[in-house]
Amino acid sequence: MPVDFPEYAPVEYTAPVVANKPVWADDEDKIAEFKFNALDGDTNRVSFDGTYEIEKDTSRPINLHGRTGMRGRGLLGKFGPNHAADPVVSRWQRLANGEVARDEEGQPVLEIVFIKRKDTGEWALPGGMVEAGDTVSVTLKKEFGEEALNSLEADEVARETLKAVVDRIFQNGDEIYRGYVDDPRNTDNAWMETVAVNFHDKTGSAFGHFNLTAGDDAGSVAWVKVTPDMALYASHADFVREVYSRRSADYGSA
Ligand code: RP5
Ligand code: MG
Ligand code: MG
Repeated sequence: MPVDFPEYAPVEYTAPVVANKPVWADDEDKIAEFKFNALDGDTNRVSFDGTYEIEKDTSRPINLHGRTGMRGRGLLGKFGPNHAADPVVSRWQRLANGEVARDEEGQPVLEIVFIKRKDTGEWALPGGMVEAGDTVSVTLKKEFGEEALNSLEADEVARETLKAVVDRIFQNGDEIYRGYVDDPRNTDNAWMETVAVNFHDKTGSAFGHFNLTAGDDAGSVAWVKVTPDMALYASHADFVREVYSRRSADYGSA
């Protein structure tokens, strides 16, 4: 139960792009009919973090992780959880002769595909929202294709090649995290949750050859050796730390 806080006066904000009822957003006029804490048609309104409460007077869900200073949905389409998926595609950095590169301490260097988000300018995993009817596995591939391979702008032939690349990379996933994300868009009534999955190239040839090209949400894309001083989007530093730890890679110190 939230602690009483009588002075709490959050601002009410739902961005016009959300309030104008695009297909990906809830229509608040129908909120009383939504099946919260359940699968509601094509929309998964179940939280990974447990059962959330509903405000009696507004029928809006209450963020399980406390107050954000904002009521309404802000920039988010759904009331309650907005589900996303984050691919963490990793490999060992290699020298021209194919050997694994090592840092000053002799530790192997792990690299992860990161994008620079156009909205905040921060480094982020190339993740995105699970669209109605899609699964997490489909979203992982779709978002990686769109943001790290620019599949949206590829012609039909190139798109087939990219599909083969993505199918090859996304074979053996290791789930890193599922739950709430500390996303800057979260409000008291709408928040981000994600499933982060690591796909790792152990051998240097498992992924085959492909070129990174930024697309959609991504201003740029690169293989990045992440260090603790880098400003990463939302909770992405937590996911990265977990991957470095599971792969016994050196994350460095801040
Ligand atoms: C974050 O927002 C998630 O971890 C995921 O990376 C991202 C999804 O939103 P968009 O990239 O579609 O804006 O909370
Ligand atoms: Mg996207
Ligand atoms: Mg995205």
